[in-house]
Amino acid sequence: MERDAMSRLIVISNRVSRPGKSSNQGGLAVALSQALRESRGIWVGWSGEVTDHFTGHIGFAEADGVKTATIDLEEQDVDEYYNGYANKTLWPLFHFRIDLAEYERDFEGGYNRVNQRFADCASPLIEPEDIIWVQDYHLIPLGQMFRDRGLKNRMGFFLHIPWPPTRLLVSLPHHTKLVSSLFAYDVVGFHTEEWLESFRHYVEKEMGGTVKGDYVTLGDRTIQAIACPIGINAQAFAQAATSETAQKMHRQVRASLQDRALIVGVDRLDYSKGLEERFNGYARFLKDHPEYHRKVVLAQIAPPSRGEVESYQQIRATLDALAGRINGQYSDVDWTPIRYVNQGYPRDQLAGIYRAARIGLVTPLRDGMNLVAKEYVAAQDPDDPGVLILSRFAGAAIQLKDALLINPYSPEEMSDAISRALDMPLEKRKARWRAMMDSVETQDISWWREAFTSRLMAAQDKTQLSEAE
Ligand code: ADQ
Repeated sequence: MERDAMSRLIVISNRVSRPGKSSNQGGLAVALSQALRESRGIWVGWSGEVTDHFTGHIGFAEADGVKTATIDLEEQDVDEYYNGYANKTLWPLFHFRIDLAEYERDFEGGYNRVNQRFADCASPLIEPEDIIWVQDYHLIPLGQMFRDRGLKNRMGFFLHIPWPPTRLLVSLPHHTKLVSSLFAYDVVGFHTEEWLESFRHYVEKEMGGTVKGDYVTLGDRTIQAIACPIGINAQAFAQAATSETAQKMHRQVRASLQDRALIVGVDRLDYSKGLEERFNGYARFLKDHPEYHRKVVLAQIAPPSRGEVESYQQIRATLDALAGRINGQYSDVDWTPIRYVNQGYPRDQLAGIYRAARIGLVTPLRDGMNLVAKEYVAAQDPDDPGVLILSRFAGAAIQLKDALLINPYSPEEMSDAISRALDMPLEKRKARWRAMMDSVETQDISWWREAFTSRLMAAQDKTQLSEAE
């Protein structure tokens, strides 16, 4: 943020992570907090609280030098905007699951109403020199609503999830309106070229827009659309993996395994993460490789999320049954092949679990990026690193080419990759790990933030240039 000393950064996201609260803070929260602190900016979002009647009252707080401004929403807002349009409509559609997507007029109405509420509450806080950075699919039309209120600031938007192929996106009622609203921003970011390509394709084929390098034009608006892969705080994560807490966890896990190899999966309980396919792939491995019985354990850590949405209740029930069935079929009195855990762990403990695992099994069916894959790499012991098995459908697969890349829909590929990883000699593991770690360290979370915000700051320079011409 050094380049533009006058500009404050205003970050707007669905939820605000309260700064300084815990060591559990995600990398995104840490990275954004740093930029907010340095620029004396504000983080704006929903408090997570529900109120009887929306008042527009803004709760201000400051911790660790980071200012936050939050609003409470009504129950109907949460139902229609958050559980509804965001998580029952856009999330499944953008993860290629139109079979799960629900298209309800009320959801769309609620989504627009809440975005208007965000715009009403946030716009008085914004000064002309501020840079605005809107995060994710909950708030796509917010930029347009700011422009409608006369804001001329530099505005960026980052999408943390995939952008779906045009043929799927056109199944959404009023898709053109939603996509047009992105042209209110100056810079729109995606994790990978693939998501960016799909966006450009839609704009060209469905809207008659034009693409020239990073510039995408629709009518009289030209924006920059870029691929900018998010990273983790690699250094901090590697350090966390050797912290006392992590070491304690590591010892505890290893002791419980009695020399068995640990395979670890860590995901929010979400159908996009391919957990059912993962369990089936592991079951296939147990079937194909009886020589490994009693010698491996899969620990799947999956804290429930979005429990109010039916498809999440369903995937939970499916996994409960599947884990039970596989364990019933293969367990012995002193060996259980799957440890299925529905809780979250603090970052240091999680790092210790990653480090104790010979294999990190990350098999989403579709994922914008996937930070777990990067965290697993960062947590490894350089002298004896584990092997990452990664779905080719995660954004992270573009960067982590030295993982064992698999098609998560194929139980055979998963089974083969597990046995290959278990048999991999130390030198090969080290070489693959080194290459992955280089990428995780180079394109870390600060790199991501700088890459995006520097584009955004330069955006106005260009406008000024063309005005001067
Ligand atoms: P998510 O879908 O939540 O993020 P991911 O990128 O893997 O997916 O991030 C999950 C985070 O939650 C990781 O930092 C992980 O450590 C943590 N987590 C998961 N299970 C946990 C557990 N049991 N205990 C503690 N922590 C746990 C969305 C997109 C992704 C994109 C990110 C960031 O879906 O594709 O990578 O945003 O842009």
